[in-house]
This record gives sequence, C-alpha cells and structure tokens, in this order.
Amino acid sequence: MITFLHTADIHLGKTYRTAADETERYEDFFRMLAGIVADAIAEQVDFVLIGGDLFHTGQILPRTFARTIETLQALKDADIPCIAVEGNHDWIHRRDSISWMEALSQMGYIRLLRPSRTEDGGYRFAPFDPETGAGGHIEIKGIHIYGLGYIGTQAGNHVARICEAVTTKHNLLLFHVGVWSYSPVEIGNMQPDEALPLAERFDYVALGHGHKPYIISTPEGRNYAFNPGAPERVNFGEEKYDKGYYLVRVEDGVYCHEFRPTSPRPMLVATIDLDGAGNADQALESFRNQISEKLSRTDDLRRPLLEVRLSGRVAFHPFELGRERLRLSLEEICAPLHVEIKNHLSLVTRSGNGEEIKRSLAEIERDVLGELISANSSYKGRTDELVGLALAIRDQVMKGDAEGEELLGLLPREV
Ligand SMILES: [Mn+2]
Repeated sequence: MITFLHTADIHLGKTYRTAADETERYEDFFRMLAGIVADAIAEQVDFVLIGGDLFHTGQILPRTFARTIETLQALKDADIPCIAVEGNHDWIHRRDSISWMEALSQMGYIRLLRPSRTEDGGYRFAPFDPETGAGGHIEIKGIHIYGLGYIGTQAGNHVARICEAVTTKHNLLLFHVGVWSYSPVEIGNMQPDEALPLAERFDYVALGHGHKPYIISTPEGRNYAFNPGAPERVNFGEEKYDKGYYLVRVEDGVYCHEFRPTSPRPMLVATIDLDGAGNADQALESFRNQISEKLSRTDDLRRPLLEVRLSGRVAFHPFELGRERLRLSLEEICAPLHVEIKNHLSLVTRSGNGEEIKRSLAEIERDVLGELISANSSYKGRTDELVGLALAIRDQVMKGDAEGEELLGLLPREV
C-alpha cells in the first residue's frame, strides 16, 4: 500500500500589513503547514503533494523563506519527498533570476516539477534531477508523478498535448488549475469536458488553485480529480468553505481518499442592517448587538477576521459613524485581528419641495474628493480619473495587502 498527503494553496507570507498584530496572522499559515507536515510524518506517508501557491507572492521576504525551510525541515529529516508545482501566486515573471520555489528545490526541501516545451509546442516531462532540483516527472513506489504549474486560461487547450507526453502507466498529475464550475475562482479554469481526457491518462489528478474543496468524477462515476482547497482561510469569501487536505491510500491501483479537516482562524463576513436608525448612537448600539449575536455562533476563541458591511437608509450623515468609531467598538467586542468595513449606509433627507434625496457614503466621498482635486488647476479635466485613482489606493490600503512601492505602482507615470 502507498499513502500520500495532498494539499495546496498554503499562501505562506500572507499577512495584513496595516494590522498592529500582523505577525499573528503571518504565523497562521506556517502553523497550518506545520500541522500538515506533522500529520504526514505521523501517518508515515510515502510523499506529500503541494498543488501550487505554497507562497502568497512570487517575491517573498527573506524571513518567509527562512520560516518555510524551518517548517519543511521535519519532512526532509523524515525522508518524505515533498513534491510541488508553482501556482499563479508563486509565479515569478523575471526569468533571469531564480525563483524561491527553484531555490527550495535545489536545497532539497521540495521537488519542484515543471515540464519543458518542445519546439512544436508539445510537453516534455524530463525525469527529476535532485542535483539541479529540476524536472517534470518523478517515480515513487511505482507511481509516476507528473507536475504542471499554472498555465493560465489556455489550460483546456493543452490537455491533449499533456496527455500525449505521458507514456507510462500508473500516473498521477499535479496541476494548478481550476475546473469550472466547481472552482470558485474566475480565472485559470477549464471546462469539465476539457479536463475529462486527463482521466484516461491519470489515476489521480491532484489539483490546486480554487480555495474550496471539490472532487470531479467521470461520467461513469469514477473520481479522478481532487482539489483540497486552501487549508487556512486566505481571503474573505472563504468563511463557509470546508477546510482541510486529503490523505490518500493506494492499494492495487485503487485510490481511496480521506478529507482531513483543519482548524482555520475564524472569519466572519457580516452584513449589518441599520435601516431606520435616527442617529449615530442608536446605530452604533444596534451595530454592537448584531455583531455580538453573529459572533456568539462560534466557540472559537481566536481573534477573528472580520468583514463588516453596513447597509440601510439612515437619518444621519454616514460620516458620523466613521471607521475609527466602529473599529473601537469592535475592539471591545472581539478584538478582531483584522477588520474591513464597507459602509453602504445612505442618508435620506427631504429637499425643500418634500422630495426624498438619498445619498450614499460612496457618493459623498466622491463629491468631497472631486472638490479637493478640481481646486487644483493643474488637474483640470482629470477630476474623475484622479478621484477613481485616490479611491483605488484607499481600498488597497484598507485591505492591507499592499504598501509602499506596490501602492506607488498604481499611479500612472505622469501624476
Ligand atoms: Mn491560491
């Protein structure tokens, strides 16, 4: 019997750069990988598969690389091969420098599989060479493992060429791609009928990319492609997904999977309805009650990640219920690790002739910014463009995903 562990989308290096406790969030992803590594060792698996997006970005910090090595060390010491492909997040566009994934492979922490291409556009899966840390194919206990990273929206068109390049039996494919409509990700998917020929060539297609787990079967009902999803909650929108990875046992060529659940950080996306609130104090009271009620549904004591959307028509200026005020209130209730607030309140007033006027916070923000920008004559005729740019930068900062150089990158050169 052969056993292996299949995970993907670990996203090491992600944090919220605007959070005071960014280290706590940063450690979530390493803690998660360490738990998976510990399970692989406890189960004495023959190998571990990582279906792409080990890292959150192509350009990681040196300490992220150091922590990754620390975390994978136990697997290396136990002589359990860790086989990985690159995801869209690990992808490095500058081909003149070595990627972090390549470095890990050269150092023996992972075996990075990547095919080469033939002159006529075909695929070539060269045997993996531990000396150089490169190759497209590796055999372990009679299973031929082929690896393909992220090839983007063209994936569906490449299936025939991928299958043609494989002539062995008992094959497994590690592939960072989503299959529509199982995958919640919009980009980088192929259609189920485009993926189907893979079922003939490969006994198990180990997917990565979509952060939600799913399994695809042939029309005859044989499960052939497995996506474990991200073991941690990476982005808002993942709060309801099952979280875990697969432990797979292979006996006489039959693959038997078990989904092992993980324990990700609590995440809550809450829409708070403040419709009809007469003043900001009343609205804040209602806000506190609704948040507390929603949080009481979980008994996880870890500091949650929160996305709060305020909605409703109120009789006070939405600015009065500012982000700082809401943030302080949330701090008292649950000390969230990270908060994103989307204020969709709208102010309802009556004009002189009794007509209802409804204005949202977004409209008010645009007006204020527009006035400030158009006051400077050198920005003449570009008010809308610059208001849009200012709001885009504001949104990036609030998300906590980008800072410094990355934010400057949003600016067009001539500004
Ligand atoms: Mn991912």
